[in-house]
Amino acid sequence: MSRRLLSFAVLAALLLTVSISAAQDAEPVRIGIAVAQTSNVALFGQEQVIGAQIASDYYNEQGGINGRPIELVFQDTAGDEAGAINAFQTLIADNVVGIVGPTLSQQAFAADPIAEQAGVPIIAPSNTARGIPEIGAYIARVSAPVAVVAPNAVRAALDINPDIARVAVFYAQNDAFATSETGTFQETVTALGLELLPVQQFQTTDTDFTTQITNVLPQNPDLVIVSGLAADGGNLIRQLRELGYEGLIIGGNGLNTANVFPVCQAFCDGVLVAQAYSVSYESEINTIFRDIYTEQQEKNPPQFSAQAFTAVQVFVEALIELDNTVGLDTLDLAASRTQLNETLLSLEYDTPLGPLSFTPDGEINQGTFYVARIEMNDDGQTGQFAFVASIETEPAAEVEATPEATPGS
Ligand code: 1QQ
Repeated sequence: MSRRLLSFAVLAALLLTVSISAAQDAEPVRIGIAVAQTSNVALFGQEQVIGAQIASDYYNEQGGINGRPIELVFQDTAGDEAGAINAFQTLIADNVVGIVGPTLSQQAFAADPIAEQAGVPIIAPSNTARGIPEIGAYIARVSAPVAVVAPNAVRAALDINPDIARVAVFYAQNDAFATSETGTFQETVTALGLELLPVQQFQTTDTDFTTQITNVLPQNPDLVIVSGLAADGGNLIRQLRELGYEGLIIGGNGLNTANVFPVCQAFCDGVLVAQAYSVSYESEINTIFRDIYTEQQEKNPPQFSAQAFTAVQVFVEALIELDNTVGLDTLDLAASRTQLNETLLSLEYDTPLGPLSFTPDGEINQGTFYVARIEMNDDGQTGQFAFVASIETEPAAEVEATPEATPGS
């Protein structure tokens, strides 16, 4: 190398180092992650931590918020309302611009009002009960509500067995999500003209479901639908099979994790679960997310990781937009929280879940849902969600614009 070329190369390297360290020196933008890292609810929360971390690493590599790094501040909510309230209070006092969390709707109804009061934007990564965005102006979700996701599983079950006539429904009556989801399942069953057998209730802390199962098995259900969380739901499914039930089973969103596989083991096989994410969805951002996840974890990314990634992505893209239009530097913390909330509700996003936007209320607009069937491996411990159906939902405006598509016209 000539001397001139060499000094040019040295200068270039120096400039690069200076600009990288400038970005590293820039004050980070803090985003709170309040999910369950302990308790049974960590069966979901662990997947959320991974998804959020992948998003922050990825977007920091892309330059963060116009050169300012993203810093995730993790606060364990554990599995109950008090844990979520504590985590939210700690993060709000710790100067985060917004919070991704909590894990359960049951926790969201208790903790979200605190963020609302403080004017801190919340993106719910996995709160699917009816009424979450309505908690307040600062509450949005990237987790599609049970009302639009759950009915797809019932239709998929009927595709597999058109002779289904009698349906048994079990739900955890101490959990807001499970109570909301069973309402949707029961309405769907009735609307499809199927017979709803007497509804069976349990608690998310229960481990023995013999009473409820023996109440309903003599009535010969052809389909059983379970709305609970992962440990209770998994045990219920195992006991249903042990007590002789052979028909189809639908698990709700609480069964939407490979972490139930060690609970129901070989008996998880065949359970149908509706999904708001598909690993096979073809897009640039899903390919990026899937490749990073698969390389790190050596398995396919689950819905809860994809939703947590998406929640961080929404904050990042909205922060960049706010910085470009107003300038984050010109805003104090309270103003940046308020304007971040307004900005995030106004944008459209291309995410691993597909294209999405929000209603003014903070409800998610998402176009495509899926149904998967659990396929267990011979070891009885590991398995996968095999996709059996994908369902496009049309935006209301498009349905109105094509009257010729209306049945009977
Ligand atoms: C909710 C849910 C849970 C199953 C998330 C883990 O959907 O609480 O709303």
